[in-house]
Amino acid sequence: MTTFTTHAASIQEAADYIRSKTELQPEIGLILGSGLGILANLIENPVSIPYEDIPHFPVSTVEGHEGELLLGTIQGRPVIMMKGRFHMYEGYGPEVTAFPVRVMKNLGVTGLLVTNAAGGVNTSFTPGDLMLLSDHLNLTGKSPLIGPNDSALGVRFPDMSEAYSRRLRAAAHDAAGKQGFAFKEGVYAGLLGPSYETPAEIRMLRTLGADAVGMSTVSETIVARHAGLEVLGISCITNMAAGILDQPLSHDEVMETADLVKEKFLGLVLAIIPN
Ligand code: 6GU
Repeated sequence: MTTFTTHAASIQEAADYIRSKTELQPEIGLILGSGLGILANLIENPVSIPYEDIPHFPVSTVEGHEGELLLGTIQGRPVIMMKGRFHMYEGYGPEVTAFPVRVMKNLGVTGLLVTNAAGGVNTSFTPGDLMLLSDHLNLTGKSPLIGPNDSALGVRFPDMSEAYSRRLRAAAHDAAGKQGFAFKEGVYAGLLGPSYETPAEIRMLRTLGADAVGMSTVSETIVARHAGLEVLGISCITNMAAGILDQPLSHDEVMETADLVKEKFLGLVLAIIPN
């Protein structure tokens, strides 16, 4: 397994490389989850930078995930978008999966929109629902902040009492309402994967207060909060979690549902970005 260095000098080199490719100074970062790459179509005049070209960047390996950074504007706002993200189940440490967030911060980003495909744990959810993350459960057993703290990046013990911005959630609900649509809102449990959970694990997660479950996002959000970024999280509920419906889970189903909600998703992101 290749090792990656994620310290300040690596962040700087990655950010400098990106700066050498475009003069655009992004304010908003977006991370696209499985099947949600369609959001990349929203960017006007995108500059594409393959992950493999960026110093210290890992390279994503999973089917349905692409590996490029896109910089451009959405609704006139300068954005940087990760099309394809890194997961701990690929073998990366949490600090590697969240490295791009630190690069975004270095480039000037102040707000981060994280999206993911997730399984519905809350039985009132339906596949195709979009859920704003009110909070998360980091059940990966790890933190991207383990190790010496670089105080230039953030404090040793970052506050997580408002991991997902109340202000941005209110703005997102508002934008949805204007489009005659309602977001669900709930707690996202982030697990290692890559196997989906057992029905017993899903009952446990429900008892613990989870509404949705997935294999990403938590390490990115922790690093974003460490860096002082405001975070908005949206889960696309692509399927019900194990044991709820009498049917097996598959990545194909995840991709199919994500594809079905793409128009709704695009409209909402367009409406949210100006905020
Ligand atoms: Cl049910 N579990 C996990 N861990 N990730 C998912 C999922 C379930 N559905 C989509 N992604």
